Amino acid sequence: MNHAADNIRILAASMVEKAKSGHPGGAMGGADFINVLYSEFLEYDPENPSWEGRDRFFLDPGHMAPMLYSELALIGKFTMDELKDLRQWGSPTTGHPELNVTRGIENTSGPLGQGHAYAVGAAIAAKFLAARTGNPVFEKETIYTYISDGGVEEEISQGAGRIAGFLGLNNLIMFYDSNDIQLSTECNAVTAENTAMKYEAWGWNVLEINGNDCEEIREALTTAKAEKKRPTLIIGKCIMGKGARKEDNSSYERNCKTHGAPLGGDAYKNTIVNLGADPENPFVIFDDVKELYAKRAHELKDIMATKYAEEETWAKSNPDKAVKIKSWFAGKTPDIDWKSIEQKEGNATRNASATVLGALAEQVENMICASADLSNSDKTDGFLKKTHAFANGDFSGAFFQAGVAELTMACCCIGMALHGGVIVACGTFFVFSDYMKPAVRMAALMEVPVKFIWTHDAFRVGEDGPTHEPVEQEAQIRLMERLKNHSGKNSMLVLRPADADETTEAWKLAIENTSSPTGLIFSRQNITKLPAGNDYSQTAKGAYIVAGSDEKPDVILVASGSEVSTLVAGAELLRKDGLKIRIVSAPSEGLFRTQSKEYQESIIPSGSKIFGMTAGLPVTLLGLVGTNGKIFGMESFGFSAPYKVLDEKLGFNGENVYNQVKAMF
Ligand SMILES: Cc1ncc(C[n+]2csc(CCOP(=O)(O)OP(=O)(O)O)c2C)c(N)n1
Ligand SMILES: [Mg+2]
Repeated sequence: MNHAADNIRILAASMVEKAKSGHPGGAMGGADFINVLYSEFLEYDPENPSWEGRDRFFLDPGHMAPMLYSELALIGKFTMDELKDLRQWGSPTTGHPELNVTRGIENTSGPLGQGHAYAVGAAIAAKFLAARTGNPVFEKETIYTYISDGGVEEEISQGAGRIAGFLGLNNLIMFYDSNDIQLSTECNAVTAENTAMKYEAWGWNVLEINGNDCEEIREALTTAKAEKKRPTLIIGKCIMGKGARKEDNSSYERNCKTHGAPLGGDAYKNTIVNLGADPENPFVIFDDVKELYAKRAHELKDIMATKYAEEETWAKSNPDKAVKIKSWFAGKTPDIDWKSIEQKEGNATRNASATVLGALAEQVENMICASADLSNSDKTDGFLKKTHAFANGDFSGAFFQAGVAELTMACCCIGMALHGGVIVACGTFFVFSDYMKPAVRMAALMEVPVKFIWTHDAFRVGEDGPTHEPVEQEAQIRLMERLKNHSGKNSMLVLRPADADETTEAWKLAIENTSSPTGLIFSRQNITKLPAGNDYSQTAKGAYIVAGSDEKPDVILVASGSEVSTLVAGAELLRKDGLKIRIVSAPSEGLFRTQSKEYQESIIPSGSKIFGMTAGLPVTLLGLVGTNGKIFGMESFGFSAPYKVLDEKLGFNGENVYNQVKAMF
């Protein structure tokens, strides 16, 4: 076993040396744990890597990529040539690991703290699927995660630790690579916390071991797997840069410098010799290590045969559920009776969203909805009323009360989606999307279809004042619509519907979007229904002409959300002056830009006179209105007052639309 761990250390150090860039120290310290995990504990089918009941391993410190790639090379997922190609253009051994289940990578990692929160989410998803389906494989699944000092220091660990302990996620085992060293200092320069006591206080089972001792790791993992009620934290005291030597062949262990740079020159050579390999030919898997992993591959065949047999026995007596599980994991769009969803005219779009969520709770068996302590305000309670929240030892419900922890909630939801088999949505106030942005970005990069519900979309939050009134948030989040993912598609879909019926359409698009995250932005206040005869199915085009618009318009008015109905009010006044008006509702500019050029031209012809109104920054509409048009938006933070007063004071009424547009002629 020690030889195998040394093999990982040799490969990790050599990859970084060859790339002239990367992080050898942490990887060398963590090698013993990952070796024990993969050679003795992790249960999966090498032939069928996406099998739904597999154990999963979520890496938190993405900088320890060389450790993961080296281990995955030992199990045959990467070749020596690919290891030699670390961090190079087109190589699968990217600087930080990127989601690739076929290759054994369960999550993209890099922003410290997020990875282990995904694991918490995956553990929740496994519990939920076990409760919902009764398929025994979900009950037996173990979610492993690996965290380092940086991840423990990140604030998100507070939320992830609290939730895992609170929910009693005994299917979660977290290894903490406690090497007392971080990027720029030793850990004792920034913290004196008792991490074991902290996790114990959250209800975790905490074990403290020598993280470089194979026997102790094995014993800890065995104990953790036997735990019935609590998640387990294994604090492994590891040696940063284990086995590393300096130029003069003295110890290079426990040294910050090995965190993020190649060992370099003679230090590298001395290290490789010290670890028992040839510096001229280091990319080798030792014969005994090959044997060890061949033995494991053989064991996995037996392990999997048992699991498959168990699943098959269950499937025989639960054929319908077995078919459903397959379609859930294939990410199929669920059948929903959208036509039967009736919206109340003039309702706030957050309430309209609650109506949809109520239908989804009833019709989508594998959906989980979450809120960060705002369910009665963000109206995810439309879902909650039809189910109940997860509790310690009880995952028969489908609602995840995350507590006040937006980033944690977002990452847990991403983790659920990464686990697969579930459709996930989470809600909070739009202004607090700021607290979630790092997770939204990762969801976009990983192409994970989490639905983000953001309510209280503008200054019309009113009395709560500027702290609670989003202004720049819509422009910010819409930048993600412009950013392409690696599949060449918009990395995110962002929809801000104009009334209750458009909200149903927006939700439909969100559910049908299975290849990127969706942001749904809803109003707090009631919104007047769009003119009679409006063709709501046009929402799917991203921008469309609202019913009642005139032929050959003198001016085109563009907005999203509740500003569309303000434009409608303004248009009535303008028409009295003989002007012909077109009103365009643009719930998603990103979606609009994916339509044909002809369609785009037919809605907003270039060269026409365009006026846009937004409760966000004017730049929110710049892409649609262009620099020759005029945009009326918020130029400052909002203010504290009843929203109707704010509408008047800030100019969000039909009268001001009239004045602004008249000034263009
Ligand atoms: C959110 C976030 N902030 C900062 C960084 C940059 N960074 C990468 S690793 C690291 C700290 C490394 O310490 P540790 O996690 O203990 O890893 P080790 O040095 O032991 O390998 C930092 C600050 C990051 N990757 N993510
Ligand atoms: Mg460290």
